[in-house]
Amino acid sequence: MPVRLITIPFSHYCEKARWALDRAGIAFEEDGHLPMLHYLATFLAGAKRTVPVVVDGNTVLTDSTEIIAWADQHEPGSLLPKDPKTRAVALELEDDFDRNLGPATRRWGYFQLMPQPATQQRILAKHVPRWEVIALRFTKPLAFGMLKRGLNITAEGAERSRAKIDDTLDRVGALLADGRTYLAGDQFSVADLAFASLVAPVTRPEGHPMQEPALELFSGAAREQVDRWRSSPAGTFAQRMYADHR
Ligand SMILES: N[C@@H](CCC(=O)N[C@@H](CS)C(=O)NCC(=O)O)C(=O)O
Repeated sequence: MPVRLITIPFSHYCEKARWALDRAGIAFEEDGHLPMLHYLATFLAGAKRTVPVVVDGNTVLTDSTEIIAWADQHEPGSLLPKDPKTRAVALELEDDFDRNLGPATRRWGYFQLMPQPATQQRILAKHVPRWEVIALRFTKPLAFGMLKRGLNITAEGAERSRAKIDDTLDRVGALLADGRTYLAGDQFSVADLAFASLVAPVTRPEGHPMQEPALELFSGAAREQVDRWRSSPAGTFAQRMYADHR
């Protein structure tokens, strides 16, 4: 049985896990679902509410960090630096991006894109079963309502997230200011992968397997903000990680 990766295809935490499996050379089949409709797959697999989930025989992994550690065992050093000190730095950065950057880019991105009519076709309805796309016609108000409440997608929440994204990009920019090629050590690692995948909803890189840049979906001030993030040192770095390593 091939490894199965249960996802919401456009989710950036899912992209983090997908990229890690690709990087470690693990063949897998992706089982993508729309938000809420993914619960059936995760619960039947013995996992909880969130994706990504990896199922490999009796092994069920329910968090992207856990998936990366598992993937690295298949190809040691492909994600986690072998040197203990560099590894600790890389894991600390990953944890920082998981806690601060991921929720912020998700909230800001949802706030901007949910009201756009083209979002459904361009972002949501891709790489999921056809019946789920049809069902979305009826489930959308409920699904969007739950997402908005669950993730606090409000103007105030989006503004706080914008500031948090700025803060992370400034901190990453400060690390890069010494001319380093990668965030931890001299090789691509989990730190670079986590940063580039979790910032992707607002830097819209070329080469993302499940998310087209779709820059035209952002309008006015939001588009100017995306352009600023994309052209910042940290945003440019994230796009380079996609160009060179994805
Ligand atoms: N810490 C988790 C976070 C995963 C996560 O937040 N997944 C979201 C999608 S971006 C999810 O599955 N949300 C569905 C829900 O909470 O019902 C990880 O790194 O895997």
